[in-house]
Amino acid sequence: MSELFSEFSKAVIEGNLDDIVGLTKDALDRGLNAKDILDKGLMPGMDHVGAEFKAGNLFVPEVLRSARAMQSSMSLIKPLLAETGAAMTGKLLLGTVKGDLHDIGKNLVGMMCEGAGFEVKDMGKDIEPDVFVEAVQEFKPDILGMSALLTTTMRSMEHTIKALEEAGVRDRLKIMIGGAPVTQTFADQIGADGYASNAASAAELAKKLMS
Ligand code: B1M
Repeated sequence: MSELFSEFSKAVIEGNLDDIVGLTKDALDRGLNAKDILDKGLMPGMDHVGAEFKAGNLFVPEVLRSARAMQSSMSLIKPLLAETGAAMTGKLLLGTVKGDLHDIGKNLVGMMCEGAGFEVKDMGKDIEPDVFVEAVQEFKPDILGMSALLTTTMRSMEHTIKALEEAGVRDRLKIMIGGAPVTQTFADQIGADGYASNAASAAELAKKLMS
């Protein structure tokens, strides 16, 4: 059995879309538990990809390929996870802040967090503080993740945190931020709960913020 889970991990690491879809269908037909496929096959594979990316041994296109492979398997097992009521790691609401159209890094963060077992709602880019607030009230995430790539849009993270405070929902969730110009010092200044410098660290941080 552990060999089968290793095949899932391998297909994620190699970003092998064809293999992973066949593997998932076969495993489900044979009655394998969807949560086991996620926990013992897909997530360890994505953990490995994250570690290699962090170490500089893998690059963005390879990580994207792995994330796509993981997502195609996830799309088959997700309905079953929901049916069995299997708990995800947590709920993450994600978006690039107002005025900022850069979303490649943010998308990568979302994929890595999905790989870490989070239910991710990606709001896209150029998201106004008030729109973040509405989404927080509706989706009720455990974590709000904000991305900014411009020095001119970083401040919108602070405005969003203020808007969450004014709406009385700031204390209901953790806030994680990132993007090239963002630093830990900036995160501390604006009252975010955490900062991550890359997508793999973001997934690790998100798990830490849940505990
Ligand atoms: Co823009 N751009 N851009 N751009 N662009 C930068 C960011 C810039 C550094 C280029 C430069 O001048 N050298 C510069 C910013 C300067 C500054 O403010 N410090 C810049 C500029 C000036 C601009 C425009 C103003 C240019 C113009 O029009 N005059 C304009 C602004 C548009 C706007 O947003 N309003 C603009 C436009 C664009 C494009 C639309 C053409 C395109 C974006 C396409 C897209 O995203 N769909 C673009 C691109 C591609 C870039 C560069 C070349 C690449 C960014 C990228 O995708 N990197 C960038 C220069 C560079 O970085 N070399 C540049 C790859 C990505 C995987 O990395 O986004 O850093 P990154 O994400 C990382 C981490 O930062 C972190 O994890 C990710 C993965 O490891 N991370 C998080 C990101 N978000 C996170 C959230 C987290 C945690 C970690 O928690 C929630």
